[in-house]
Amino acid sequence: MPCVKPLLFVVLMVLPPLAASAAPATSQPEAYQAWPFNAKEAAKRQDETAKALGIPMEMTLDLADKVQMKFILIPAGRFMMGSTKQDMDLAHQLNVKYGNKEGIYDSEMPQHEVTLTKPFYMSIYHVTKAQFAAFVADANYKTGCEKGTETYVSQGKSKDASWKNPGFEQGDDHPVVCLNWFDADAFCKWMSKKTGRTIGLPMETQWEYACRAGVATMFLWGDDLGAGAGWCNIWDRTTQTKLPSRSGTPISWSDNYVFTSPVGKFKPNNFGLYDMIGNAEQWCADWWGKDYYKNCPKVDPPPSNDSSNGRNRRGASWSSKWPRIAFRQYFRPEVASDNFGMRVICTDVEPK
Ligand SMILES: [Ca+2]
Repeated sequence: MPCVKPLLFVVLMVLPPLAASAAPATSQPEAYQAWPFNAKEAAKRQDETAKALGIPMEMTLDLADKVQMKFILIPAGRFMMGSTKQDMDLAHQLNVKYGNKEGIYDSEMPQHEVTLTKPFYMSIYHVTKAQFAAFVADANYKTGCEKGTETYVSQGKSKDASWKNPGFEQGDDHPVVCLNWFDADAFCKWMSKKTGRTIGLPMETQWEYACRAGVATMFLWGDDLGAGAGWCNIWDRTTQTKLPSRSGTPISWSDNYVFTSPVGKFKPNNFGLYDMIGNAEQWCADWWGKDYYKNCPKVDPPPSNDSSNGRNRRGASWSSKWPRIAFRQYFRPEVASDNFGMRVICTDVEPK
């Protein structure tokens, strides 16, 4: 006669929590399970989580005189991360058609279940040039580009590029670019000290969960690449006309920006985050692991310890032709580019 009770106990121990319910203020809400979900449900979960913890859904942190950063609360939840075989087949077809390099897409598979049990705040926009300037002025910081660290510049036009002048015009409200991973990390450490909050780069799981915001399709707007007008600043017809590339672009619409755009000019996702796809790629905290998706645990997966390739970068940029949510890339942490930027998260959701 098999022993059932221990087995049942084990199952209960490994199952993620069920749906969140009304909880008294300051208690940790359980991770939401239903997936996918729409904008109304996303807002409901944000509101419920804020009320359960007795914290605001949006918060603003001061960085310097008249320089602030806005955050929005991302509730705990379950989602499907990565790409299906069907998505990958379509991505390969588009890739071959437009002559781009191949090789790392398979790392997006298998699509797998991830549950993040802790809510966090994410900056609504990229870190802007004005916000980075506040850091540089206060900490007397010099970026890798300014110190002569290896720099990769997308268009190869400005070997002396830095965040101050990436080789194209930028306003203070554009995403700061030409940052290597160490620069992005240094900004987070400075901001943590400045604000007394725990500021960091998002883990790749946090990034994709926040980016999808309930969306299970290839793109934020669905599965039709041609329906993305108004959603993101990428290598569109505008960029292709100004900087013609032999391989062309699969993007059929114009977003009216050749390079970076001011943050917040395109449609937000269901959580109210802007430019999660496009404008500037975003450094993540963790290493890119080729086989990471095959092996990572389902609940609060730890970062990959495979440092042989580079740090994760997510979210496409003005020079990307692929606005797929699941697209993963990496670069060595010392490399910067005029399309690498950042956004941050705050993981201590309750003020000290
Ligand atoms: Ca563009």
